[in-house]
Amino acid sequence: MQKKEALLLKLEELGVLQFGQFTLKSGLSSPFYLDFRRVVAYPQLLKEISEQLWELIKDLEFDHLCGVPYAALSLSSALSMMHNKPMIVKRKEVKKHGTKKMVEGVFEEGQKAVVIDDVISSGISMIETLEVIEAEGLEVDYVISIVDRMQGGVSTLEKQGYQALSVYTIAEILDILYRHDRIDEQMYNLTLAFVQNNQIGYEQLRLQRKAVPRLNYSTIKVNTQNGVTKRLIDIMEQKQTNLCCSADVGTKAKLLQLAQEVGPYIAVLKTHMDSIEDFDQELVIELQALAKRHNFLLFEDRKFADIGHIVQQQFKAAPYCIADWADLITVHVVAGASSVDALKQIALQKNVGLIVVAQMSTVDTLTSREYMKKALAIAQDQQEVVVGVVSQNKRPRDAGLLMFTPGIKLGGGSDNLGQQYNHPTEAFEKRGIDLMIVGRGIYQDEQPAQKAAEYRKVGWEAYLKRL
Ligand code: S5P
Repeated sequence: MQKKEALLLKLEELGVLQFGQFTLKSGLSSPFYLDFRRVVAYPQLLKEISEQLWELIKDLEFDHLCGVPYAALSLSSALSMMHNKPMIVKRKEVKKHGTKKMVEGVFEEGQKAVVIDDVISSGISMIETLEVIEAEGLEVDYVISIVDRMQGGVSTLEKQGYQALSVYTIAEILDILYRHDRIDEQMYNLTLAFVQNNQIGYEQLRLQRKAVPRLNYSTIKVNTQNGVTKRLIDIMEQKQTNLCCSADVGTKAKLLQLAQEVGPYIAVLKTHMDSIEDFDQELVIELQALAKRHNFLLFEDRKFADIGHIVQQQFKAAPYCIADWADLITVHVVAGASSVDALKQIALQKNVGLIVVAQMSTVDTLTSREYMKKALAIAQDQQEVVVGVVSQNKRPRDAGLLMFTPGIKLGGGSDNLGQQYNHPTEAFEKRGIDLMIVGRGIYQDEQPAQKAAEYRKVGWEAYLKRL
């Protein structure tokens, strides 16, 4: 018999794997229960489990082991001693005395950690640990567990860019136990059906997450040297709005009408001027007058993405002459930091703030976690000219940058071209965004002014609540 199989049978004998009727933490009634906390009573078993876990990671390069508290602390300790790998410990709560550190151990920024949990079901405990240790500058590519309950956690983690490896899936466990007559066919089917019918999706998980305390606007203002950021935050605080209206209409007349209507409720008006069919400089002059009257910034969402020489030309060239009137522009960093460098030379002269697109809102975006991290690093390095980033889940670690988030709609949902929407309250409270970008949610409404007022209220209240 394979070691892995023999180990599983032992786990069943010692009551670590239990079948029957159990009430889970979520209140759900489950036909099986995995109690790996019992393992600390059997040192030999702990050793055998740790050996199986080591098989998953023995060829990987990493500096630290980290167990998700509390159940996996014994696992990380055992692995650490057996294989002479340093361990770090994530605290469950911040210490009241001494250092306020959330991660104990000896480590440096940029080092790699493998995170271990006993069981992965929704992925939430794993994600909470990952957030804390990544905030300390550690990097994680791999997460491992003894059992994948096959309820969505692994796919959630993979969506976030981690590789999740497990010793057993619940399906494998059922197969082994059934072959060895430890469970009957009815239990086999019941358990599989339970797993299939109780999937916890990524979106649902996000809603369950605890609110994370985030920066307030005044703190960001204190931490930035960027004049455009300070101006923007002044507007947001004066008008009590964190709304950026994405005015994606097709003509001058429609754009001016919309700007006039939503002006009192927004901090920023975002445009795609190359989709205005009758664009001319008169439009710019009229928009500037409206921006002055209603006190908002003009944001041309040009998403520059070419080599430095070309983006400089695109930034200045007629008929749009973006550098002459925009307060904010977006830039992709797919060509590297050189795009930001090139735009910076003109932007600083013209007083334009750059926003780095770090992560996109589309269902099939290619902005992986690796890409996003690099984009955030570029934004952080160039704060003299960069105001913030466009992203969905992650803000830069530096307190001087703003997080702009599109894909926001009161009703949620998606369009049929890949855009995905989230509710503003969830975005401000759970993900800690600073400005919401709303397009169709406002301009496709019959009464855009009223809608903008509603978004303003919901967004501002959610911001206050998270503080
Ligand atoms: O990832 C992104 C980045 C941006 S800037 N996803 C986006 O949707 N945007 C922009 O936000 C997009 O170009 C559009 O102008 C706006 C979203 O519009 P809506 O109508 O879907 O709200």
